[in-house]
Amino acid sequence: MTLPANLGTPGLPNSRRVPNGGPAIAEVSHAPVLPAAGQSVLVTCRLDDPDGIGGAVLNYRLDPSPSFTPLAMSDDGLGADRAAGDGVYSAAIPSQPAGTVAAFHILAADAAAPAVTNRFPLQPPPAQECLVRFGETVTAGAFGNYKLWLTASNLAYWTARDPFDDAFIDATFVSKDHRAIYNAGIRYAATGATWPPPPAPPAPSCARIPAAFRLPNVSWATTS
Ligand SMILES: [Ca+2]
Ligand SMILES: [Ca+2]
Repeated sequence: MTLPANLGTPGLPNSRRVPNGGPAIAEVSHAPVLPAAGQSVLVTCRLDDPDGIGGAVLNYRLDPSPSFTPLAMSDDGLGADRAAGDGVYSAAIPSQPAGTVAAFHILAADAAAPAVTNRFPLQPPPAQECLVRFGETVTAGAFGNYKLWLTASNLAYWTARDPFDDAFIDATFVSKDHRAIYNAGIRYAATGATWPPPPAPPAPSCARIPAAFRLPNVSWATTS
């Protein structure tokens, strides 16, 4: 085997190195997972940065409105935040009528000068958003209980596009009333061999779940 003369850059900085990275945003969640009509939603995340946290904002909109409302996220143990200084930042989306879909993302800046800001989800809206729908309930019975929430624009896009299109569409996947997985993907699983596909959304046949999550007994979901 012929070895290249240059086998890399041992001892040198990685090519993706940046002088200062923004805060790590982890454990993003909302509670309750299925808010009732008229119930506010607590959004929390864990933030960490060696420079400290300069500030965090929860931006939410009521779909399909494109206008975001900013809410300061705090770790002061006051208001929506349950414990001061634990690294978990909180803000509450106000209560909404049944059927309302709120879409949100988080921006967090470190305390360096100049500050560096990170976002969750990674891609800016409308490519990726976290969703929560008010007034949902769990259907009684022995079967698994799953929900897929899409924005109105993504649902319209999914309905109109070529059903053979295999690109995943951003969605929030909910397991019963205890787990919401943001930025799952949804598409038809149809191929030329399985044509025709299901008649219309919402009749998903294939979902993509981020690999960090595990869902037992869900045969139509893949990981990525
Ligand atoms: Ca930093
Ligand atoms: Ca806290």
